[in-house]
Amino acid sequence: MNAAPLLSLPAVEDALGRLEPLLRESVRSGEAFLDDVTRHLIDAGGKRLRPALALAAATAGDRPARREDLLGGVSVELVHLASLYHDDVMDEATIRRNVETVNARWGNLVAIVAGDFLLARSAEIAAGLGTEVAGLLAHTLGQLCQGQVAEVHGAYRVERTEEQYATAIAGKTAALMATSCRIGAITSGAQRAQVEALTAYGRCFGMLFQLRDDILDVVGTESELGKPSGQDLAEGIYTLPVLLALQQPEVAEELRPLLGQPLAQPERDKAREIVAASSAIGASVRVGQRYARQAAEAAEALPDAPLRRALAELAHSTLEGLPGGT
Ligand code: GRG
Repeated sequence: MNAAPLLSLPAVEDALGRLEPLLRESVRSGEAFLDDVTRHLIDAGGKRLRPALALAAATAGDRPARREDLLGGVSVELVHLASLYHDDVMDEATIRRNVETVNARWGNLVAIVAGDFLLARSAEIAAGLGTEVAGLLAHTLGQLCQGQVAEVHGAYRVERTEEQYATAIAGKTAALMATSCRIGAITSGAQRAQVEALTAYGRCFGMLFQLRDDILDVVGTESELGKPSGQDLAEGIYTLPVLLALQQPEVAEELRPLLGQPLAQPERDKAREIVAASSAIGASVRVGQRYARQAAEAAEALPDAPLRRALAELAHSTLEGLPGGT
């Protein structure tokens, strides 16, 4: 999955190139050690999906991005980066963006405080973009935390409902995607109807994006994912494919006894294979297709045809390569 449909919009590709130096500049502290830590994941790459959404929304694909639009993109990428720093501490992750995580290299304390520093810089930039953007970003940060807490609180609970799953991913992933689109619309002074349409698109796309990630955790291989597969299962995060598999009595009979506790490698592989072989994968992909259609429908309200098309293509291509996702 990449942001190719957005990059095909000339103004977005150009703006993302101009965003990179601003992103690096935004985290400069003058302290060599802190600068190493905060640039670690920026230098490692990443898709820059959230800034790409903000810049697509701001430029409608063909207007040059202005400084405010670029700073909007920087502010959302910084929140995303901070969440990765903190998430990797919580998960005791060792690899992110194909490099060693910050916590693995410098320890948890440094990772947490450096994440806080990224958030502080994001807040400073957002404040410069006006009270609406600053308030929106602060609200979104709260949603990320709520989504994450909901997920942690629901860990190892086989009785987790589909609704609880949707609430958690709406907070931890979709909220920032929605806000990325909304900030782009706001900094470019878009009409209110467009601001709302872009926000709705970002939210549906974010749900779809996280669901794809969750399906891949079950059906993907380690080399495709760049991390071990079955990690959610092992950590007790029962995502939609697992919840749907548990609804099938003959699958549940085999799967349920494995769940509710941390899993060692053989049990984790077994649980993953049971879910992967079940019809829950196809059913999850169909839920994803519904989010993709909702995202494309939201984009239909936009007046600029190239942006409308690129956003629809991004949504529809997100499930490509998954079983039944074409
Ligand atoms: C400190 C902001 C902050 C939040 C605290 C830790 C936490 C609460 C929330 C975690 C949210 C989280 C990590 C959600 C997962 C989001 C996600 C799908 C990440 C992967 O996004 P990609 O694929 O990553 O866009 P790249 O590396 O390409 O940018």
